[in-house]
Amino acid sequence: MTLESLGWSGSFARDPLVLANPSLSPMRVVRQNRHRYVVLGEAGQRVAEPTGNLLSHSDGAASLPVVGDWVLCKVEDTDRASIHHRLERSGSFSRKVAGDTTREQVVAANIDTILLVTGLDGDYNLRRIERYLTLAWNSGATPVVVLSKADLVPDPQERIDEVRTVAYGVDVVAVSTVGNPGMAAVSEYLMPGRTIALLGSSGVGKSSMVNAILGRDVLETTPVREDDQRGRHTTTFRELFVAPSGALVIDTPGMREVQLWADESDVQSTFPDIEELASACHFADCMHETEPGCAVQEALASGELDEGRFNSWLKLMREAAWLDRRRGESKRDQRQRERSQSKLYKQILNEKRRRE
Ligand SMILES: Nc1nc2c(ncn2[C@@H]2O[C@H](COP(=O)(O)OP(=O)(O)O)[C@@H](O)[C@H]2O)c(=O)[nH]1
Ligand SMILES: [Mg+2]
Ligand SMILES: [Zn+2]
Repeated sequence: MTLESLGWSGSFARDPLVLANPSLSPMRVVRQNRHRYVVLGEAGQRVAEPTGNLLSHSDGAASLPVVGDWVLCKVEDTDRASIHHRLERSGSFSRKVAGDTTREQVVAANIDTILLVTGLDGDYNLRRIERYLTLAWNSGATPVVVLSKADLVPDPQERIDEVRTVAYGVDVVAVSTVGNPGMAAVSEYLMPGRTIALLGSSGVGKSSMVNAILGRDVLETTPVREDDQRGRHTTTFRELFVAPSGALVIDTPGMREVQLWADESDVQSTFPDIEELASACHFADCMHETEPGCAVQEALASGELDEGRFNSWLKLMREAAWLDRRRGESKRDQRQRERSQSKLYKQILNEKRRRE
């Protein structure tokens, strides 16, 4: 296995940590289960644990290695390795930890393409696609909207055309793992050494797609429950698989409720049509409510802009702004804590010096 076939590239090779640690081996995290990892590199596969030093120097859980990360390892023997450093990420896909916190949960790192999977059954929802797109823009990966279970609708093309009206500059394809049109539409994203992550609510067919891509049943799939059309959560840990095409495929656990981890610029990337309208408003700081000369309200009145899409934009903007404010606050709290700690530290040092 070469590093290139695992997605290694020049930007990782130039990481100062790589240059400073020639005796450590670059390996890729292919499986994670709390602090237990499986890493893969030129030496093959190893079970790995982070060193105490890495754990204590990590500033928060978001900086610990996740699936897709490149790490520098000491290969201990034919089974085990220890993880000494995590290399700078080219990007990562994150969501907000559920509940009223501002903690970030990194789901997977160094992804080239995110397949945003939406089922053409009861899961189909344009507003959810906009939300997923906003999350995806934050990850640095190129999003592709994949409409799954295309065998269940008479004309998937109709749905593809509809989704294109909300997914600007993004490929939209339809697939099925059991019937027509098959999986051909995603094959162009499965290039050797490219990292692909599947993302979407549970029950949309992600694990079935991974199995179809790998050509063998490595993941368990679950029948959708009758009552709410959702599958149960079966994927408990994340794993990166090497596909026969040479692509690197990551399945992610389904998310019942997608918590946004994005900023306003990601919302803007998802809604370039509204951004363009807003730039024509009379007031530069127009809130698009009751101001005179509001191009957004005019577009809503004329039907040029869909009300559902406008509300979706408003909601995501508010969420992003809220998150931004809260993140600013927690950063300020942290700086304050650090300052008072260093003051305390200086006091202790001074007292010590006085006593000596
Ligand atoms: N009709 C149809 N059902 C599918 C397709 N792909 C998956 N399913 C079914 O959808 C359910 C959930 O699939 P699964 O792969 O576990 O979804 P995941 O939760 O997103 O990983 C299972 O019952 C699958 O058999 C498809 O292309 N067409
Ligand atoms: Mg699954
Ligand atoms: Zn306006």
